Amino acid sequence: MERLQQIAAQATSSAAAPPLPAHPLDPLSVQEIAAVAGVIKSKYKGKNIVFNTVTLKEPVKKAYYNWKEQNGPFPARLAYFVIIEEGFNGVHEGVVDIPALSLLELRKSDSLQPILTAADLQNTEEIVRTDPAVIEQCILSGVPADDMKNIYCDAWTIGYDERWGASKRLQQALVYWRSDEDDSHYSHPLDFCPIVDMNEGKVIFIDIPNRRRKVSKHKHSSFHPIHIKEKFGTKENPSGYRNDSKPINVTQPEGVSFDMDGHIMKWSNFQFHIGFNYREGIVLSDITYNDHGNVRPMFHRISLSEMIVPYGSPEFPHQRKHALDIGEYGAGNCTNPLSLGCDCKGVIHYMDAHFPDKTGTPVTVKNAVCIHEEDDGLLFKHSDFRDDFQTTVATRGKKLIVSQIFTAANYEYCLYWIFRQDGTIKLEVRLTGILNTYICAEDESPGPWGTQVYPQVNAHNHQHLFSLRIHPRIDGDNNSAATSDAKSSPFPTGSAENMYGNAFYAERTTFKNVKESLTNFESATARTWDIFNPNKINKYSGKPSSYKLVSTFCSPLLAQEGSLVRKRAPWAASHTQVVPYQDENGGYGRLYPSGDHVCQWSGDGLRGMRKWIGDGKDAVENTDILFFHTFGITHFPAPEDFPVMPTEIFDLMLRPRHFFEENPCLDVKPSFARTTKEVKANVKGVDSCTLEVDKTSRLAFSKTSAATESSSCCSKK
Ligand code: ABN
Ligand code: CU
Repeated sequence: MERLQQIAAQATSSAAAPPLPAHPLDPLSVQEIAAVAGVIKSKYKGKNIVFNTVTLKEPVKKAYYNWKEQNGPFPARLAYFVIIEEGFNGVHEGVVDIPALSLLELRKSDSLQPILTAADLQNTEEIVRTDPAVIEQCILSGVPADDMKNIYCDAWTIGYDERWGASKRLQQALVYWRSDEDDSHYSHPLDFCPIVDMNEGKVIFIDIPNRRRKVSKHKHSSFHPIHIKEKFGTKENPSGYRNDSKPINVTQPEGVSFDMDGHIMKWSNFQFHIGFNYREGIVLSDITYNDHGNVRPMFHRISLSEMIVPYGSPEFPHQRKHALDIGEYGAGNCTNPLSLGCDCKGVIHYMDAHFPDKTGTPVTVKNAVCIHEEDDGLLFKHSDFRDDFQTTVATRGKKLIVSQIFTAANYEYCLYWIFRQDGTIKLEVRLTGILNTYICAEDESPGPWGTQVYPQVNAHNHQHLFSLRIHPRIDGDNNSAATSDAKSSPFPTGSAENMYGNAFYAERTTFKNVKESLTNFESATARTWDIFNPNKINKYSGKPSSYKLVSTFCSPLLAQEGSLVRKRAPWAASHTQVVPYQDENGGYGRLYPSGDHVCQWSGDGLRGMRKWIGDGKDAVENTDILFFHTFGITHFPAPEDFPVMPTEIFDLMLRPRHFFEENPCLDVKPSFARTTKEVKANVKGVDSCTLEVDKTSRLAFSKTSAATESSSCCSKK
């Protein structure tokens, strides 16, 4: 990155400084965003600037724990910002010291383009609609000349196009037509693609395919109640909706079992901080577990640091479709306000998110993060066959879910960070929304690169790959990582070591350096990965205190070596990368594996993961490490995915292994437990053996409640 200007501290605002937050990792408050905007505006007085990003610049790990664990000072409260100055095709970025209301750093770079904001995307549609060359193309495509109000576009960053490189701030407009304002336009894609210069506010080029395709004359397919009524409504059932659906309600008569102090969550022995930013969305930090009075660190920070949705059609200009949604648009910037009883069910605690608008004025996304509990099924159970399973214990669990949903133009990504009472942390992704579509002529086949999901609607093959960034702190700062492979004994059947041929074991291969850490999922060995503290040995197993990453949704990146996709997502070429943690000078050190500024990066040169991997020789054993994990799915569309996709679910988990000395949730009260002696003494009914039975449960075709059911858990058969 070119650094044209580095300026020393300089007080620039006379306004009162906003109060310090309760916790150093708390996102910027509305007052802080306004104060930072004030400092920036006074620096740029007389110039036309557009605010792009104002966010917390998190304290480095050492400063944080010095405050938290060593009674040290509250870390510097800093904001990182990006602005665009009229007439300059690049970014201004810098750092503001909030309590001092002073500018600490400022750099101006003409070879970088900033993340896109909602305002950037919204402007494009009007620019495209009113452009004479676009109108001409719409008419050629068969759209009525007086219907330009029904031209819509999904504005995407251009990704990278060598015709312009990063010299202009560019978007590609994926153009559609709605036959009515309430249609889903994805049934009616148009065949050309305007390129918009955002700084100039105009269309500078239109990519027109050699083969022209007229807009489809088929009626749109859609999903709102009016469309369902049209599709399925009958005289007997006008709405068209299934009428066999009885409500399932969640009751938590005594409220929730978690406690929140600001952004600090306390739940079932876990404690952690819930942060949120424009880019990664939810950030979970300083995750600890109270192990019977011993508060043990597990992870310093976990987040989704990048993702890529590369499309698989080789036909120009579709190769350009490869959205790096987190770095180019932001899982925070695109986050939805969530609604009670719809997105989130039960007893909910919400957190809002605050961002600057283009003038620097704070805007709030209400209910950006949903926090709630759900029943988690059985946590553990055992029954003794000797007395027909009457000696028994059955313990139900709860799970805590911290979630958000963000919309990446056509798709919705629903992210659920799930905590289980056995110490497991899961990430579940539910993918829904609408396929990205392209027109297919009446007599055309999409070939192997896509699927016709509706008449004249081609949905191209694509992948959804994520980079999970894990900064572990398992029982301390020095950690290691390894693959764990299920292997047959190396000794043949009949040998002294494996006489009967049945032996197998878990082979742990510790990464000594970055190069060794570039590994892939292996289904043949049921590969998992261990992140562990080699200095803390479990007294029973003799193995190091670990968290095991269990992740099987591990599609390989299908774009080939030399492709733009592979160059711009160096992290997607392997399923794991372990690099040393480093607080790089003044920057945003090792947070973003496709680089800090992703838009219009050619993929050349040393940025992000490519830079961190370097020559692969950095040591990553028994030190402060970052573990990056690439996971996700390959999506070959099918008609079932249209006009809106039923949620496709994939997940991964981090499980404690050799971390605890026994089952960590033995102290969760069972629903029901009875010893052999109690069975013999014929203890029954709602008494000593019935500890936490759900009294609202009942038989489906009977009116009686659980406590009096003949088949309740206490009764003797
Ligand atoms: N998937 C590309 C994208 C994401 C967010 C907003 C616009 C486009
Ligand atoms: Cu998909």
